[in-house]
Amino acid sequence: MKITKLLAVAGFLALGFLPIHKAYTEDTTQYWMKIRAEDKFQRTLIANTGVSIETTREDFVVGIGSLEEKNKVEALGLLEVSFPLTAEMDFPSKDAAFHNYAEMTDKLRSLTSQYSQIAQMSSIGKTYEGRDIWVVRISGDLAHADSLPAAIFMGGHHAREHLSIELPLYYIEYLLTEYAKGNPRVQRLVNGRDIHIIPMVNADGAEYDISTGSYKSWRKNRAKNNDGTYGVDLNRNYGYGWGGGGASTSPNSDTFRGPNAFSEPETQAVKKYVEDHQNITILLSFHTFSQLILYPWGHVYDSIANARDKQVHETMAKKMAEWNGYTPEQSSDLYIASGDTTDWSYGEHKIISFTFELDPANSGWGSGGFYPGAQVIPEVQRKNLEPVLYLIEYADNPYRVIDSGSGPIFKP
Ligand code: 0X9
Ligand code: ZN
Repeated sequence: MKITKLLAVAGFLALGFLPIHKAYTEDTTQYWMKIRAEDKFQRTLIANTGVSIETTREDFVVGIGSLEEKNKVEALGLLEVSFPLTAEMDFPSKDAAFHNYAEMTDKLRSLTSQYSQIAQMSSIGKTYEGRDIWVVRISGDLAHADSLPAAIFMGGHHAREHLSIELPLYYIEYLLTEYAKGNPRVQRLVNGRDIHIIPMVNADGAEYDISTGSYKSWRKNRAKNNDGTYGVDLNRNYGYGWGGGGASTSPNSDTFRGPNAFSEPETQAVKKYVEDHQNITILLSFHTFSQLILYPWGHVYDSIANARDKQVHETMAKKMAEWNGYTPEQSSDLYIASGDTTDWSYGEHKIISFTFELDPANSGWGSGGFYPGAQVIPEVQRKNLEPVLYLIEYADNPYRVIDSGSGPIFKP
């Protein structure tokens, strides 16, 4: 979203007092600020500078203010992070088709109000910097959705993986608009299922990545670590096998696991949401890039001990690969990494769980794999549609893929 600069107000009166070559023009830039504030007294000091406090957390606030107000906060010694809310706080113009947080929020609002009979938007909790983490729940029977088989889809665990947000967002739109058009397959799926879609888990990181108008290659969330560095890798912070290999203990590392399992508000919110919806049988977390379909385990080289569970993951991954052309494999065939989403969702909850590493296949030339350009969005959405519909379809009993003819196992 482009934040329109306020019209500059000419300092006519000031002109009379200033030498002509220093004609005064007021700077109307607004600044986003993360400000240390440990109690109401510090918050009052901040409010007295004129900064508008948007979010209040235990030891900091997020506020918006002018340059003069920012200078006052700085003089108080409380300013932690700031960036100008200029037209540059967005995707580079060539990538304007990607959704930033405000655009995504607007889109979810308008879709869920237009299709309110089958879709509900709610917040599963707040990010470290206080942004709502949105979920859209879709079902033909929202009032009794808890008693229907459920699938959950997530995107945006990693800040720079913006394409992973565009897919879940598109599938929300696809399901709602196709339902309304009378698409019989979508109507059948939506009427018989409880579908949960969280497009942007790491909203703080995604916004930070685009905050200067050129990409920062940021991966983690924006928690302040105890050594003054920023960020925990949310895909190393889940609680199954947390603390094992392939996750760093160093706060400055891109794969910092956090001080303990589920230390982060974003992973806590996902954990609580999944635990509150015991009908979830299938989970898919979108990441980029490499064109892979991954399934547990990721924290050890061993495969899943339960032969049927292993076979279901392998069979589904292979089937989905026929549609998107990705390579199906066990997560640790890529590399060992502990504390990822799917080891937890399968290990703790026996949810059949997948990670998709979307396009491109490799980093190639130029800006590399995380920033493939907006032109790839429609094609990647299209090639992953069938896998998504397939996962929704089999949420009643994923074991049907190996025991054809077996009835639903689903019991809420
Ligand atoms: O390392 C990750 O978190 C994922 N790759 S990414 O490039 N999107 O960062 C892969 C996670 C796969 N899980 C394990 N290997 N455990
Ligand atoms: Zn990722």
